[in-house]
Amino acid sequence: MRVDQSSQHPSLSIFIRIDSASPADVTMLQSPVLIIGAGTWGASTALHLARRGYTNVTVLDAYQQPSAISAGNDVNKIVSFTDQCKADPPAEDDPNFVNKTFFAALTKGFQHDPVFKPYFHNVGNITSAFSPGGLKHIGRRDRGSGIVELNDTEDFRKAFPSGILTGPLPGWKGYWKKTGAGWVHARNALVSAITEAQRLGVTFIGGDPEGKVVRLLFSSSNGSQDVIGAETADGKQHLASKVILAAGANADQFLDFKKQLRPTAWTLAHIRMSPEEAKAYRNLPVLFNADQGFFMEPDEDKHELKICDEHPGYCNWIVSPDGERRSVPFARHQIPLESAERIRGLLKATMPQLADRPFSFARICWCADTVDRNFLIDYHPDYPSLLLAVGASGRGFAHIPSIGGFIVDRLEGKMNQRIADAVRWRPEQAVDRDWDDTQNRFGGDYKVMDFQKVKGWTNIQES
Ligand code: FAD
Ligand code: FSA
Repeated sequence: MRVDQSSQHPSLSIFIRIDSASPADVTMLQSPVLIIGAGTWGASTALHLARRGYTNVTVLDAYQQPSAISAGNDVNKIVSFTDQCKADPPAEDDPNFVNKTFFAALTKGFQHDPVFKPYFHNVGNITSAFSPGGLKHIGRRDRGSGIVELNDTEDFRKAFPSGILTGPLPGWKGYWKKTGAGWVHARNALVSAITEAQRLGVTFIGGDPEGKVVRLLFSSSNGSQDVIGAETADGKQHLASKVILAAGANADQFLDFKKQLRPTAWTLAHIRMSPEEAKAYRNLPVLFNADQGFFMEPDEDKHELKICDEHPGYCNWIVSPDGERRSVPFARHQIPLESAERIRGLLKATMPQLADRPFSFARICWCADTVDRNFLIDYHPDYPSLLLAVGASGRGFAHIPSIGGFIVDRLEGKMNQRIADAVRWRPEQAVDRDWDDTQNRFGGDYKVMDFQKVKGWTNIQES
């Protein structure tokens, strides 16, 4: 099998030729691969497998595509390219090699891959904060050419069309990356990846019971164990040579992750605007505040403005009989009332003209944080055919064009060693895990919150 020579890194390649595949490669390409989860990372992985010539790939998801609970099923997500929008991989000796490689790959994907390019909006991104910790975190250092410092309310207002940022933005400071940053229409990009993977032959089975995985299937012989497939809620056993677990926050329920994953949720709401308003609010830069939340322009189809309040996240703590607690995800298309208040607080600070509008939609949205918030892409040490593709740590959507390539690199044993080290199975980091660690996030009460303690929820009737 030959990788397209125009690519310096296998993960960055789009077109693969299988005409020259060896018999061993052909066997590998034809052997069944099962992906659990058709969310952001599962869809990206399916696409990259198909592009590399794999002909027997099945993706199982508990929901019809696009999954209603996928963290990626959303009107928009923030994306930022590498400095100077460079898509070439960094030098091997670059101290920030791993991060830069991931970002070079996503930059290339959104710039050139026809599956993703149409959904990226290069409107710029303002990163801001007002607390001492938040300001330190966003690091308003010199970020190269094209980055503008915003030091007071007037600076922020000038970055927007007039009449939009009418709020006081008290104490806000930030920087404005004018290009190579913006947002992606997340749901459309996710559907685009799934559609292209299907066109290339991948089978998607979505819905409960056919696609809902209830357990992994294990084999054991001569003292060695392995994972050989998964069983769905209809009782069907899906056998495979390789199983890729990409079930996001729900991955934790299939396997003992030794505390490496903490399912954590964030909150979002929509406001429906009129077509005229949506037009007036078009092409806004993304406005992210590490202490209070973020928004970008309303979506074109339904004219809905999505607003997220920023905070260290909610867990859903369930205490087991041995006294250990575990955060267990659940789906809800409502948000805690306290979160709704915070969202209105963000609007009061920025666009008070919208602060009292009814919400047309809201949901909680789950991710899984690792201890160091690096991804976890590795074979399980005890099950040689089980590849884990998890731990997106609340920042994994931007990688949709390219993360699947890295996951397939790992599957094929050709991931760059420095990347493999960073994303390895690493339970040693989680031995004494502080479940309440804010993991470098700010906002809210500057504490991880507990859904069990929430007093009330919104009651939004979706239209
Ligand atoms: P998911 O996309 O959640 O996919 C998991 C899939 O597994 C789902 O489709 C689900 O249906 C399926 N599944 C679950 N249980 C089962 C089962 N039993 N059987 C079969 N399938 C199952 N990232 C960014 O880069 N930029 C942003 O601006 C950004 N904003 C965010 C805002 C919010 C509010 C949240 C919550 C996250 C945000 N993220 C952002 C993070 C990003 O969305 C996630 O990191 C990414 O989508 C995770 O992808 P995933 O494939 O691991 O999980
Ligand atoms: O710049 C970004 O990639 C923002 S990710 C958006 C977000 O809501 C976070 O702000 C939050 O802390 C969590 O990681 C979920 O995603």
